[in-house]
Amino acid sequence: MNINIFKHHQHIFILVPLILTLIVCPYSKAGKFKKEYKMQVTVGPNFYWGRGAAKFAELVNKKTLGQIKIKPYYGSSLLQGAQLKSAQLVAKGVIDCAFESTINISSVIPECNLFSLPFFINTYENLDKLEQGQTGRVIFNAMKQKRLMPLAWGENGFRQITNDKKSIMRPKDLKGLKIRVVGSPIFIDIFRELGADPVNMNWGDAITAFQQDVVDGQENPPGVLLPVQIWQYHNQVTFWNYLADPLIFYWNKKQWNAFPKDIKQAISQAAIEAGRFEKALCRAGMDGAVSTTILKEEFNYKTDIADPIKFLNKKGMKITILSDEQQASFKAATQPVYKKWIPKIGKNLVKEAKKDMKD
Ligand code: X2X
Repeated sequence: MNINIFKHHQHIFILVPLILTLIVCPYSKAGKFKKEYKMQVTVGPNFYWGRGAAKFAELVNKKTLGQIKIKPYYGSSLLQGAQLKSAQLVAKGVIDCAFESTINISSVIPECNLFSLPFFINTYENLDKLEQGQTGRVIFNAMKQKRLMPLAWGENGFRQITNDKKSIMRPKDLKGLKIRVVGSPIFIDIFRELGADPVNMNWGDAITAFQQDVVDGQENPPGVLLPVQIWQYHNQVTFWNYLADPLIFYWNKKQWNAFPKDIKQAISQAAIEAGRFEKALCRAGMDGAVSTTILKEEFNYKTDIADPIKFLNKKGMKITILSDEQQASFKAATQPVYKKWIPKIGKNLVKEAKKDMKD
């Protein structure tokens, strides 16, 4: 009898630790890692941004010898479209990682609104100086404080405005135009100051709104205008470079800290490489021969659209390119936005940014 009881307990000694291990470590049979790491991406796989996400997943798989498998979830499908929740859910660990716009990160990291100060940055040269300078370091540190591990910069591009009513050349041309903007509050402020009628909408709803002509216009970079074939809905585009929209590859920090050093290195390298590729896709044909050459020489890749502006024109869009003076009049009209938003972004950060752009 006694022996039988002992035998019965022996199973428990084996089973309990086994069950505990399975509960505590949600890893695959292979060992330390999850079977799949979920990545949030706002747009679809055919956007340059989406292709950057796919490139990152591919490079991570290669560089970690198949140990880390990332699956991009396009169209904010993990968030039912609520793109502004990306950073919050990665910080919580509900989503493992993201390749996201600084606009969508700004709901958790107000410093990211720096890039949305209207007519503040204007050139690729300035943008690169900010990302590589003290400004970039301050923003990455702010992310680390909020349980997000930033890995590398990517790009959506300078945002340009399209509509189906008129050529936008002066602030007064925007008067009364119903413009779809992303749900981040600084965008409402900018377009109200310019006299437009901004409506915020998640990206997933925006496309339907263009199709149904619910809005007169919208603003997005060429990397978005081309895949959505914006010429089907709008016949006017103004290139005004009013604000920059960088992307960041980032990971849940707690999960990141638990990765072994070689895995961290491999993933970081993959993010830097994928970011360089994706940025070049977005800039190709917009920065002389620089990005086209990077794509060809470093990635053996030939762009399908050599000159995005010419391409949009060929599709029937009227192109307006603002002169420096015209840009200045828009900048003057949006000064109240600076007054309201600089304190939220941080006075010191804005100062650092100006310094980075001068150096
Ligand atoms: O919602 C947008 O306009 C988009 C796709 O550009 C962003 O995610 C910021």
